[in-house]
Formats: sequence, C-alpha cells, structure tokens
Amino acid sequence: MDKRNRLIVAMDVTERDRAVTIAEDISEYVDAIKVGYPLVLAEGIAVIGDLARFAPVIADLKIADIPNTDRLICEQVFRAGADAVIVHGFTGQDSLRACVDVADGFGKDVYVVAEMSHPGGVEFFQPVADTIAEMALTSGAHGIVAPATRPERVKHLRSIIGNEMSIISPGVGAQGGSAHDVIQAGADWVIVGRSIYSSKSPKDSASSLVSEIRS
Ligand code: OMP
Repeated sequence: MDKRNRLIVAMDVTERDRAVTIAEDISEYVDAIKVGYPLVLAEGIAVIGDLARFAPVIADLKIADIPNTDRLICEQVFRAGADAVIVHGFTGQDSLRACVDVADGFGKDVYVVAEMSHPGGVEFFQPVADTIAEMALTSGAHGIVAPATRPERVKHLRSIIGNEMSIISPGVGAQGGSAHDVIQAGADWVIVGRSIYSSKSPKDSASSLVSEIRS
C-alpha cells in the first residue's frame, strides 16, 4: 500500500453505484479503500473487485473463527480481489496463523485488530491489546488496527510492534479522533468513513484530511 496520502476510506455505504462514484471521485486522495459487511452484504463480494479498480481494497470482515473456516474465508476474499484482510486476534495463534498463511500464499496482507476505537473498546480489548499486538508481531501479520480515539494507545502499541509493522487507525472525525494527532502518535494510515462518504463533497473532505495529515 502506497504511503502517499496516509488515508484509507471506510466505504460503509450500502449501494454499489454510490461506492463506485465516491471511489472514483476521491481515488487521488486515498491509498486504499476499506470494504466491510455493510457493502459486501448489500451488494455481494464482487463489489471488492469493482472498487479495486480505483485503489487497493482492504476487506474488513474482522475474521474470527476456527483456523479452517478462517482459511476458507480468506481464500474467498483474496480471490475476489482484496489486497488485505482485517482479522481478530482473540481467537488465538492458530486462527491468526491460518489467515497469515493464506495471505502469504496470495502475496497479500493481514491486519490484526489490537484495540478497538469505540468507548466499549476499553472494556475487553484494552486489557489484552498488548498480548494481541505481540501475537500479531510473532505470527507474521503485516500490521495492526489501533484506535485514533486514543493516540496514547497507538504510541504504546507502536512501542510493542516496532517499526517494521504498519498501524492503520480508525476513529478520526465522527468518533472524535484527530488525523494529525494519531499520525504523530505513530499510525501509518488513518481510516475515515462517515466524515468522507457522508459529507457534501467527499472529494473536498478527503483532500482536507490529506492536508491535515501532511501538516
Ligand atoms: P467512521 O467512524 O465512519 O469514520 O468509520 C470507521 C471505520 O473503521 C468503520 O468501518 C469501522 O467499522 C472501522 N473500525 C472502527 O471504527 N474501529 C475499530 O476499532 C476498528 C475498525 C476497523 O477494523 O476498521
């Protein structure tokens, strides 16, 4: 994934045509498009290929099952054209390794959710975030997902995983986080959904986020 803009759009709209229009409009400002359940359930997995024409696609299915099922899911996602998947780590080493093995076979990436960005993320996730980040590191995952709503946690998680792995960070804008602060704390990319796709001009919003990140 290119680090030109350090911005990933979370395309949580539920119509394929709207997603394609927005993707086309903002492609020069984003390094990847994150596609999750809202759009895949509404339009089918082929939407990943439709959007991959504009930027690399991260399939955010937060995969969390036994190793065999995880393997089958990852294969479908990569065959559909995704460049990366987001998986959960709390299912354990074997499940995570199954995802990393499939990704390696396709030459693709795995991001592991280390700590979630919403207020409830401090209840169960935060106490185990260090362990999940360590597991992501030892399992050969490409990066972790860490909360832009808590830049100090991003800084801390960065100290665990070192500089070889990437951090993608959601929670900017609608959830209250600042793109500037979390990039300064050590995130490589920010993930932004509603502040782009629900805005009057997704292009202007993406462009001003990129300016903020560059500042
Ligand atoms: P907005 O809050 O609309 O900017 O969207 C944030 C996007 O990041 C959504 O697609 C969420 O599902 C996703 N996300 C979080 O908000 N918090 C997390 O802890 C993890 C994710 C994620 O894995 O992408």
